[in-house]
Amino acid sequence: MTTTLTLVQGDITRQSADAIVNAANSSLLGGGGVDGAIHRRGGPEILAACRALRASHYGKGLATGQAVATTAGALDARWVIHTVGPVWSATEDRSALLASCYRESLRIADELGARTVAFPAISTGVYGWPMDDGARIALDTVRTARTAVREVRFVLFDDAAHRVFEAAMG
Ligand code: AR6
Repeated sequence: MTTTLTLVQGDITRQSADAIVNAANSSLLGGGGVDGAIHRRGGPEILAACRALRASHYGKGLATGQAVATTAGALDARWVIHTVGPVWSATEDRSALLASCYRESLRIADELGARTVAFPAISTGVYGWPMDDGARIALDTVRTARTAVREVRFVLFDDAAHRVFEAAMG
């Protein structure tokens, strides 16, 4: 089965997809950036589901590189897949953790039966990952993943990020 990779510029909360991936933090209780936007537009159902997950499974938080799904609330999607990206480090190579975010999100998508998945550029905002390296890791990981997802759509927030992904796509 082939997975089609597409790049679009825009706000991920405006996308229609089976699953929308959130660049969350380990608390799962919201934050700024894409996380804040997803909770704002998706409504309180998502936070309620995150709180329930914290209570049932992730009392110490979701580990970096892992992913977990909730309802998508009012978003035009069936699920939000929350994943925790690594904070960029100039002294330590954390790329395996960033790759894990994409791989684990796709694994959860497969468990759910999602066929279209929209990703933001994980860790490239508040967490400081350089966009070109983040794009390369995202594209390499998705290209080599074994998944039944038919379309992986990267939703880049601004024109600069979109151009970087286009260049990395080759
Ligand atoms: N749609 C698509 N992309 C977006 C949107 C949007 N609505 N908003 C921002 N981006 P960030 P991180 C881009 O900071 O670096 C949160 O507080 C943004 O331009 O959202 O993984 C969490 O709670 C950037 O390219 O996530 C964590 O604490 C990319 O999405 C922390 O930030 C990721 O930026 C996670 O940091």
